[in-house]
Amino acid sequence: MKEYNAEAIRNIAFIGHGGSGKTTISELLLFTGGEINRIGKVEEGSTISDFNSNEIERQMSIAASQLHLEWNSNKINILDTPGFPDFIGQVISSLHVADLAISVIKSMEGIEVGTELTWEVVRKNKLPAAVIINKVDNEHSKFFETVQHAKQRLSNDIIVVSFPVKEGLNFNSIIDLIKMKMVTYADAGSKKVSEEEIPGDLKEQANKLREELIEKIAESSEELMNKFFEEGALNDDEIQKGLKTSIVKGGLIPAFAFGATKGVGANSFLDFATKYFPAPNEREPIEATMKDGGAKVKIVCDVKGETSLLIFKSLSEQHVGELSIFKVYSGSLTPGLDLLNTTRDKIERLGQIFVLNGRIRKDVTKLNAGDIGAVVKLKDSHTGDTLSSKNFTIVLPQMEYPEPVIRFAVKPKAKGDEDKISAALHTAHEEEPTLRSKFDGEISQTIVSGQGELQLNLAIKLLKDRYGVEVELIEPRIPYRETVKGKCEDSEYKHKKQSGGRGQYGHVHLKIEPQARGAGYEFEDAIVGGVVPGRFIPAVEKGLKEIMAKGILTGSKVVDVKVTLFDGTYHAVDSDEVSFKIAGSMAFRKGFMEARPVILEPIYDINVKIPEEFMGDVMGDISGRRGKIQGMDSESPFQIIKAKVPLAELHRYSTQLRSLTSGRGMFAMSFSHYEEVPKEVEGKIIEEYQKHKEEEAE
Ligand SMILES: Nc1nc2c(ncn2[C@@H]2O[C@H](COP(=O)(O)OP(=O)(O)OP(=O)(O)O)[C@@H](O)[C@H]2O)c(=O)[nH]1
Ligand SMILES: [Mg+2]
Repeated sequence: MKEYNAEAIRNIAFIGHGGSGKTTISELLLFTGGEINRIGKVEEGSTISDFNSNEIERQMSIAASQLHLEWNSNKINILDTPGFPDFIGQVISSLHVADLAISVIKSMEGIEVGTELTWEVVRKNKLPAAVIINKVDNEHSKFFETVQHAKQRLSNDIIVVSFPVKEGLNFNSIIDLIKMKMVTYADAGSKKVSEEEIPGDLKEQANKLREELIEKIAESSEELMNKFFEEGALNDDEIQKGLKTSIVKGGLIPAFAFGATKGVGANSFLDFATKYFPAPNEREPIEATMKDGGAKVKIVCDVKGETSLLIFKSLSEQHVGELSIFKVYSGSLTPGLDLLNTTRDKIERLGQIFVLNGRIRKDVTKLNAGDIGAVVKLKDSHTGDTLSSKNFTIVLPQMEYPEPVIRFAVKPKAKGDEDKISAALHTAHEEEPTLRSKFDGEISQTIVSGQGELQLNLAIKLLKDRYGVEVELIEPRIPYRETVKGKCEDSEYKHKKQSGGRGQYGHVHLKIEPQARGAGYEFEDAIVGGVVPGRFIPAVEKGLKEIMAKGILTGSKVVDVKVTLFDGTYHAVDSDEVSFKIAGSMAFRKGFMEARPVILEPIYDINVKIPEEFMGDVMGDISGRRGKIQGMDSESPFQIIKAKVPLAELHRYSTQLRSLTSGRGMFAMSFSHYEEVPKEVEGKIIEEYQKHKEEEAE
């Protein structure tokens, strides 16, 4: 494998709606670049990119793949991301290291949900971009209409650089507006491409579109703009430099015509990519943070600098092994190099260094700044970690993943698998960072959460296939809480047992009263004259704490109460700590029930973003979930609804929202506060708790 310097590297990521053709285009490009000698098909499970068993079974991408090819002596690294929304984390990781994003759009459907969702990430990262209008060979293809929609919905900076000669079933030629040639592709797999003069009937259209392109290029700088207005034209050199500069700045987004299954568009695209897409060292240097002191440093993508790399992905796959996949931001790497994991303060020695084509890995002897590669999984390093030269202790910017929108509890089918499950879910998180898991002590359940039900179901399948543990996903328990609204001035309990020998005796009077929400539990010792001897008072309190942790109505912990121990009696021989503990807890139970007990439930803030036309349905659904609308905002063409909704009503909300809005709705949720459960709901909760207790007892 050759060595490539930053100026000869292009890191591009394909993004877009599911099924738009990202994987098929990647396959075609690998073939065109000579990496493979046969074009695989998604439907046959034979592509380089969709190599894992779930991808083959479902005929869709699930994890982002790393691929590469050589073209015009440049190395093009491709990140092929999944379009299904559950896997948005893969798009986020890939766009974190890519130098240009390419949104793949179907020429008949146009802008779809996945196009918009993934474009948001491009916008957020301020990443240079391009657009491929694919499936131009479809009989309903509408190339120019789709470009127009993309301009309206994604960015007005989109501009055509190649267009179809004849779209539809016979599509095989494009007009390349850079070369000003007609490029005709023979059958896919033949690699036969011919360039000819633009036919007479298309000349006018080609000239007009090229004029638009040049005008757009001229916008990139004042100098070019002035020249363009004075002379009405730019020379070739100005066009080429201006085109590159404006793409790098994100001010020009080239749009290409493609027919991936027919092999149309690949060569022109690759020529364009090597000439005009940014090399990693042409982007603005990123800002890292010094480990000591936190000062910011600019990381220049230079092979001569100190080494730094970011692990943006981990892979663990049969026949591939466990790999840490990274981008080198500065310096270079050779096998055997010692680097410091600055995130965890651990020295790691790199083993063999690889570059990947899906599951195929090739050894390399050196990898330079700007490139993407992999090593056998490092012992103490994880997705998101920075590794750097020992005397260059920096932390590179991290990926930012969205909060989970769906959560389930994991119920093992067999007892005793808990440790295995937690280890396996931990590994799954490394590969799919938006998939999270944690044991929630308050409800005694392991909770998995993520971006959608498919993602969680695949995690469960992984547990079974790879670790042999079977689990079920069930609705998580709700961490209810209990408290009182009224007072009980005197709750008395006398614990007395006489059964020959030494007996048991403990006797207390408690006062129970509510505290402000969030104030917690308070205990006051108001015993005078030693009627309950000091040495038994901690035992009383222990009894209180135990019963409050267990709860009384629903098995949820009791909060925000004040308990005053103000009277009692003791027996010189029979009293002991256990007796006072029992007396304390029984007196509390009795007094609690007399002090108007209530159940509190967690309320979440939800922020729902939907296209305007779904307002009615979504608002209706929120009130059906006992939600209270807090406000609305308009971000045309979207509406944002803010509401407070009980957690108990939010189970599978993301799935419901997707189905209410044809997949276009998004939402985020975060804990707000605890609130009293309405009476009609309270009865149901208590009933369910009793049922659950009986089941447990069986
Ligand atoms: N007619 C036609 N079909 C295409 C073209 N490109 C892809 N397809 C087909 O469209 C389907 C989806 O293609 P993929 O390459 O899997 O799409 P993707 O964007 O990778 O999809 P996800 O990974 O699910 O996001 C497959 O059946 C392809 O054969 C094209 O240019 N023309
Ligand atoms: Mg794919």
